[in-house]
Amino acid sequence: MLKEHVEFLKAELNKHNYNYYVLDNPTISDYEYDLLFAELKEIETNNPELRSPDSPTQRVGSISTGFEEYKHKYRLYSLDNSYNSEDLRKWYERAKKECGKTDLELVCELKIDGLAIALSYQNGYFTTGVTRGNGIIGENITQNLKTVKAIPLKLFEGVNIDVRGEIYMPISSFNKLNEESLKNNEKIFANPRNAAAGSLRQLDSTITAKRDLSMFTYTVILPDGNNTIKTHWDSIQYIKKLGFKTNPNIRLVKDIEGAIEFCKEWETKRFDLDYATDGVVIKINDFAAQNELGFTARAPKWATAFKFPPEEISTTLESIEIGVGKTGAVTPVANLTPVLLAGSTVSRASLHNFDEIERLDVRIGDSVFIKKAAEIIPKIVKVVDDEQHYSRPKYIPPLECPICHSPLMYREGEVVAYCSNSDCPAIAKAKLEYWVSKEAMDIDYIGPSVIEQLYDLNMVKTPADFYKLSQQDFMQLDLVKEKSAYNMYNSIQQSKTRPLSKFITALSIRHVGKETADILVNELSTLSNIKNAGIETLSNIEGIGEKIAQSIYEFFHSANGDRLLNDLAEVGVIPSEASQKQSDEFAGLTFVLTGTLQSMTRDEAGDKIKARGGKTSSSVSKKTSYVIAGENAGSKFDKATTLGVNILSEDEFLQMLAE
Ligand code: 3B8
Repeated sequence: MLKEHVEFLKAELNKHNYNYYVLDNPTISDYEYDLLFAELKEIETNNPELRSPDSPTQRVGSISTGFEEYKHKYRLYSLDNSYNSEDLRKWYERAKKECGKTDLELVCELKIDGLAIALSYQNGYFTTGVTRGNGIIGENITQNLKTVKAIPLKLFEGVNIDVRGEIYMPISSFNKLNEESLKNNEKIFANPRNAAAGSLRQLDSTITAKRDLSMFTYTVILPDGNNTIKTHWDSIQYIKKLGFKTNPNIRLVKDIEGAIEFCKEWETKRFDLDYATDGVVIKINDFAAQNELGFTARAPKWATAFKFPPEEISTTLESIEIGVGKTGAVTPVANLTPVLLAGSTVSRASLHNFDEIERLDVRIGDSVFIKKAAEIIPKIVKVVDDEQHYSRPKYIPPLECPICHSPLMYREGEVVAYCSNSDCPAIAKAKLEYWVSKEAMDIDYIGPSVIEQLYDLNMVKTPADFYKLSQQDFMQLDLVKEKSAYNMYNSIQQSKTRPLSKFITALSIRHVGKETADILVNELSTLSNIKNAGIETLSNIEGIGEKIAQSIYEFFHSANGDRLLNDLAEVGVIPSEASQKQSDEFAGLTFVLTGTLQSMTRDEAGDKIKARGGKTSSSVSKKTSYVIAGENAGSKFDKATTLGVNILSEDEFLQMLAE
């Protein structure tokens, strides 16, 4: 009796879930849903034996200690890219030729900019969900995926089946999440894709449950013995029937011209959607033809991803703000009327230096076109050449530092302006901000606004001061309560033993960034060796020129440098000198990383290379052994092609690491 009632409640709730999250067509109110849910939950609490894996109460999440690696049953391939109609026609002609057909139907679907995952079902029940990882091995994130309401826990038919799809966060939910985070002084995500990734990577899936994630399913691996479904189009209708959410913007076309039309249409229509798409996936419809064509080492030959051109949009330049960096470099930043660009709201753009402003002849109030380059911060690409432009006054660069009002100076041969005051508070704050950054000491919870307050309250003037603060000290700051004060205190204390190369990076020595710091530590191993190295020794190191050597030497032999190092040692900042190197596999090889990697960040990839005794460099030359090209690889990729340097895809690089 009770069992039947539980079955009824489950079926009812699952149906409403499906109506709401898959069909986007709710048929009862949230309140009614909550009542049914509470009733089921109470029965299950009192009768645990009635709890089953397809119960909607299983979607609330729990805490796990880590994600297990999981070898995919079927490899997840990547897609080759096409950038224009010509690429598409070439791909199509070749495919027709290779399978000896004169015409081939195609299916066009939007390419969702999310995270690829694989789901397994047994007897209709959801069993396992795995991230793409490197396509061969991913991470088992079943617990987190159960909280995603668009993923059915039980299918409408009791089949054994595997599907793939893309997890994404709607743009509106992404904006709401960031607004909330901003209020609570928490981490802001750069775009919906990162927000989705961050949400799925939670060890506490009750957090994932609170994030609005959804999924479009786009591939099914059909059960053995299936011989009724012979096309991709029909397979999509089939998974829809099983209860999966599929993207409605899909079209069956006769030939490549039809596909080109679909791409053109969505190039602008995509901005009306509440999710990010970065292109169109075009697939050959007929499974027999797909099998005929097969795969290359990394991608199917029967599909291609048409990438939308980088987005440009016009807005108004409201003002030009002057920032002062840790080297004293003074950089103009454009404040813009906020506009939505490539999935996030943009209100600032980089202007690089005053020469750039002169070159663009950009004036306050102008209409400008902005574009997202490889970086997150977009740039102004051109000024709208209208009549008003000429009626506005030309921009005149300032003569003094906006913060301390010391005169600006220019170094010979450089276009960058510098503040001439080495005690400028803006420089000190920028150095502190750099100290806590990911690239340097990697201290979480301490952002620019916290540093601003700590500095202005005379609590922190140099990096060593961070380590003297107690949890109580942080509670004097605006909006900082006990928990975040503890987090701040704790993350500072934990940074005391960062690897030496991060410590050297954090010192803000002129001309010494992460890359040079790595080289120094690789060659000289210890802080005292680096401190005591003469100019001759330093400039003999490959990758360190005379100018850099001079700057390093000067830092370690200056009163300021000396004081900084002593103060840091005194408060217990003792960088770890243990070598990162674990093997010599990559000895003598230099790698350049470019573009976005899917399975790790570029820094992580660099660490893996160094652990194997290899080197990384930021620029491509004839001496480069390999260029590892992620997505949206740009000029470095082109240069590698010109110089004939080996280019590795991410998959090939992963294979190299695995070998
Ligand atoms: C084969 C088919 C990879 C993909 C694919 O919306 C393959 O189909 C793939 F090896 O990555 N992001 C889609 C999307 C991605 C892929 C796909 N279809 N709609 C996407």
